[in-house]
Amino acid sequence: MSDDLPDDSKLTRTKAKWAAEGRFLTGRQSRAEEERLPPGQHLVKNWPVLDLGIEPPIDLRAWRLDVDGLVDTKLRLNWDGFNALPQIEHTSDIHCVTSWSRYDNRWTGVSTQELAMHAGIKPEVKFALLTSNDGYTTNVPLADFLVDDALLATHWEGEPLTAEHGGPMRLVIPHLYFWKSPKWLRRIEFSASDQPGFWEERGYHNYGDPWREQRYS
Ligand SMILES: Nc1nc2c(c(=O)[nH]1)N[C@H]1C(S)=C(S)[C@@H](COP(=O)(O)O)O[C@H]1N2
Ligand SMILES: [Mo]
Repeated sequence: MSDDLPDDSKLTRTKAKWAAEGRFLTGRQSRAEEERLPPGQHLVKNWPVLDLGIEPPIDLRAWRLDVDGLVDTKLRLNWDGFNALPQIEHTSDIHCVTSWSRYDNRWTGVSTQELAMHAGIKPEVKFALLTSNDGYTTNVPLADFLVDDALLATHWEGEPLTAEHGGPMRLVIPHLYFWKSPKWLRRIEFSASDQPGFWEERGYHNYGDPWREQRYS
């Protein structure tokens, strides 16, 4: 510390005393920290399994991912081709509409931006329509599909994603309720028009922002 700072002024000494006493600390979390947990959610440490009850078997030789619709180049990737794409890692929180949230999930996989770049998305695209191997479907606006921390995840906490959680590959879009993150992803169709998916047709919100509690429509 520089000598000419008023280190021993009355105000400085008072402030130093307050700091030592923890004066003005409410014990509350900062606003940013409060908002990490969306309204109506509670934290869990475990990781619940939720799906339609049809767990497709993992056969990596038969695995395919189709990327089609309004793209310059349709992609039909096999497991090796998919894994040859650059990998990224992101740590994010899960918010399920059934009210549990789970913090700090470390995902590894291919970024949605990377995949979109390879296919080349036409200017008129507004939505990504997603279909999974169990027949599950869901829809997200293109901008949400392409956020920085959205990825086609093959690993969770450094381990291959288990079948019950969507292995060998699931989409993760952390800022929307988890039903917008399809497990066992099979097809991505880029479309100019929206098309509600499985839960969206059954009363769930079309967008699903946890912070605005967009659970049901
Ligand atoms: N293919 C597929 N993906 C799915 C579902 C599903 O039934 N099938 N359920 C969704 C719902 S409602 C939730 S909450 C999460 C649950 O993911 P988890 O089982 O890994 O926790 O997956 C989502 N993705
Ligand atoms: Mo869910």
